[in-house]
Amino acid sequence: SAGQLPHIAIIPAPFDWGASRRGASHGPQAILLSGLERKLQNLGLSYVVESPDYLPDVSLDHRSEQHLRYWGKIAAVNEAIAQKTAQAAAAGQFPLLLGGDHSIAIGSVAGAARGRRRLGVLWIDAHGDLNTPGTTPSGNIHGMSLACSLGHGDSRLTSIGGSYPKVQADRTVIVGARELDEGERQLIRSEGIHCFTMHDIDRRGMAAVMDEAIAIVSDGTDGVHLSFDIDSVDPGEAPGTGTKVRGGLMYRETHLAMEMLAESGIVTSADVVEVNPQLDNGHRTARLAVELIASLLGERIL
Ligand code: B3U
Ligand code: MN
Ligand code: MN
Repeated sequence: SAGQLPHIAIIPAPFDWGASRRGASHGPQAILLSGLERKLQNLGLSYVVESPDYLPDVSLDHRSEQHLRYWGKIAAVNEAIAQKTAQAAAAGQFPLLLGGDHSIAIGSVAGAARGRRRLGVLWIDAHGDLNTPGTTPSGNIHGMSLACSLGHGDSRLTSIGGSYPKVQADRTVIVGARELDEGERQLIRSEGIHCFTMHDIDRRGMAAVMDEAIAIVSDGTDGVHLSFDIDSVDPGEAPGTGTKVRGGLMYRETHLAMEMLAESGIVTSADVVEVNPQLDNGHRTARLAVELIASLLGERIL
């Protein structure tokens, strides 16, 4: 009705200094050019595409350390992302962030957590993103974002969007993991983070895994943030991403996960990250991202 805000706020986060290779900064444009708006229109959803102008210019910020690469740019950009996400959520909108590398989830989770102090987080990823400056093999901050949201790591990152842990381990679920570093395994064990690996999906099936994941992230929470790393999908389906790992989610498994989330109605914000059109086969990966977003937002086969 007139005067009502669009339901979905599409927030581009064209940023890639958290990854080892450039290119994910073009992800938002590739996803938009692959027909996201038409999909949302066909679903009858109202939306707004925010301008990327909310992001500060960090081209002259060269603050960086070996185990915390480009932390200056990442801190500045993620403060803005947290602010933008929190604003949309406070206005009653569903913040949908388009990455960008996975470091942008430091901001999106912080923003989502501002109004939801018992936020559940579902992290669908080939990786754990649970490194800290003390455990990282690369120094790349996109491998630290979930640790950061849980309050682990350097205070220059954990303080983004407020100096408190944005989420708790018992409300955090990883799905699709198949490449974890030793420090990440230790953190999963010591903190009791729920982690469904590809092995679990192979054994139990995606439906059973998602049933349990949904139960965990919705138990006693006041909202759920989905952080979807496109590298969770098998590289055969999603070649356009920077750190491909064999043996990933199949096409239908991934859609099923999104469809189950749509049915559950629990997701209150989301990000889709690590789409790198420079590594893509045409727009295959960006188009997949659009399809998955549609499933998440309620597109049905019948
Ligand atoms: N765990 C490794 C590799 C990695 C994490 N996330 C991505 N790659 N995309 C690291 O560098 O932390
Ligand atoms: Mn990731
Ligand atoms: Mn990943």
